[in-house]
Amino acid sequence: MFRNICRASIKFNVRFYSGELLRKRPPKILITGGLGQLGVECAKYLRGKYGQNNVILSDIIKPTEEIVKDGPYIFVDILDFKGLQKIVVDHRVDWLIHFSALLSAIGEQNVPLAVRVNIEGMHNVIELAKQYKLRIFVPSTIGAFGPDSPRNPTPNITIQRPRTIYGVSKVHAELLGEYYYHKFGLDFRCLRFPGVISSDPPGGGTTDYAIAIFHDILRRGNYECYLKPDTRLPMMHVRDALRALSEYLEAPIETLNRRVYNVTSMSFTPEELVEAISKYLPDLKITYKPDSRQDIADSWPQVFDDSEARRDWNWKPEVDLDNLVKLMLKEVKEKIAANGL
Ligand code: AKB
Repeated sequence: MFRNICRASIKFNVRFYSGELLRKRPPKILITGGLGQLGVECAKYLRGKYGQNNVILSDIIKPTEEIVKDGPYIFVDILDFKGLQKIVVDHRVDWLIHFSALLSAIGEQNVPLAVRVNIEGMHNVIELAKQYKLRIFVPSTIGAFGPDSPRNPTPNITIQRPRTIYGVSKVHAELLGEYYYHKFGLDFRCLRFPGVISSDPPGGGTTDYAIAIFHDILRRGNYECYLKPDTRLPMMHVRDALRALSEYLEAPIETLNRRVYNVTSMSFTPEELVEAISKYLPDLKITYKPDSRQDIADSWPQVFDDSEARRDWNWKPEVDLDNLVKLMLKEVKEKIAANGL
């Protein structure tokens, strides 16, 4: 009953629902933390759907010429609430995609900064979304689980006691978003992503070995892995991640039984990834030197259960391990050639 009232009030407040309406009058989307691992690709993907000028990329970092040419780019500091309000008003923003965050490994190196960016930043954007009735997407992660969670498989609802500040901040974001949904009817949407693999250089995560390996072997022919060869983690190519994000953002509210869903494409270990790459590069050399990131990986899910996303909004991954390797070899080669390295 209460859920129905909330759904009705959200329907009343939010301007865009069906695919038809979205095509007629596309949403104006603001992406925060736009120069992190997902932002640039996400802006490209959504601009393809909703039009170049309807997706605004933002960050506090000075962009390259290429990024500026791609579409609107503005300065946004998620710690500045008034600045955020001005941008939502000036650009008539409808949807907010909040990527700003320090990832797991880098967060452990600077906990106070992670608290500010990941927790205070979340307070600002969620209040903003409530005030202006925005649809808000916040990514969560396999890092929102910990050593007490079942690891194989990890269901959508289970024990969450993460041991990193990144994980703690993501559980906080999930709970706050669900609370604002129930209390205020905020259209909060959140996907728990596994390690996302893209050709952009790694950004301080624990799953980033699966990105760094491609950069290093294509430049030097060898890679020193900071995780043990048999460390199994859930993973997904960025193409699947962005499709999941976009399909979930468009999913009619009536179909959603949750605000927070697990999504994944596959699970593999470093030695399985090496085997898959060596089909194309038989001479690659890998050594293993586990560091503190091993403890983080050992507390995370090995296999992610995304059956609820499959059931409620038809989530289905498309990129398997062999395809991921082929895509990464091509995309990283192109990046290296473009940067003249
Ligand atoms: C990390 O390793 O910190 C991220 C994640 C799994 O959320 N890639």
